[in-house]
Amino acid sequence: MRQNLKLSLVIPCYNEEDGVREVIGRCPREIDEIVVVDNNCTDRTAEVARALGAVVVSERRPGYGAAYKAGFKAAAGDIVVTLDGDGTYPPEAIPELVDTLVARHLDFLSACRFPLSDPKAMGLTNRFGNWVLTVAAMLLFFKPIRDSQSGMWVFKRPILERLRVTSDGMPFSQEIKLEAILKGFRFGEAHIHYGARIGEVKLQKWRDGWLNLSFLFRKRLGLL
Ligand SMILES: Nc1nc2c(ncn2[C@@H]2O[C@H](COP(=O)(O)OP(=O)(O)OP(=O)(O)O)[C@@H](O)[C@H]2O)c(=O)[nH]1
Ligand SMILES: [Mg+2]
Repeated sequence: MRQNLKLSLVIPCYNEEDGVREVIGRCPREIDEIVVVDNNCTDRTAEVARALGAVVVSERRPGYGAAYKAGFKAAAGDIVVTLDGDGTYPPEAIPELVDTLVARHLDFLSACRFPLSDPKAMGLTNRFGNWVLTVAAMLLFFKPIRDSQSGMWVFKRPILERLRVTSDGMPFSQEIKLEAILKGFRFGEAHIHYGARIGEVKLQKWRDGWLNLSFLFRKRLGLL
């Protein structure tokens, strides 16, 4: 509990047994419930998560967005918090982010990685890709946003009912933020530390970057 609000943390995982061990181990005691989504893992992610007290949900439909949709159904808190199972986003920052959400009267707070506090945490092509995608989102939707691809969010769970999120893949991250903004929810960003990844890279940067960009245009044109 924080600010008298029950906190659910949802972590999508595709083969993150080392990362998820570290992430759960670093979780502050304010978190009431941890939901780990096992998205076709072939390693010991599910066993590790269960042994550390998380609820494990299995989702067979592949993809980051599909994993989140399954995880959100299992979350029961007043506030939903998300991050990757790879140790890049800081679980320690969750209580302060919840305080920021409440103090700024926001419905959706997205943790912003830029400017990077550890430049070694993200390669140059990924930085460029993030920049292109965020600028494209700003230009297409006329909304100020600094990190459209951040995977760490803190939001009021009831708003989920009103968000029409369609993507099963990586575009889910920008889609949920844009939906929150376009539906008129109070949206804000707060800076966090972003660290180096634990475990193998799963992102196919060129393919996923292109899918994200074409998704933005299709959403803008109302084709989704
Ligand atoms: N790429 C990918 N990630 C998935 C999938 N299902 C669940 N995930 C998890 O979603 C989270 C985000 O994926 P990442 O591969 O870390 O994507 P990213 O953060 O953009 O890329 P990195 O810089 O390599 O961390 C991780 O915890 C993954 O394990 C999937 O089908 N594909
Ligand atoms: Mg990641």
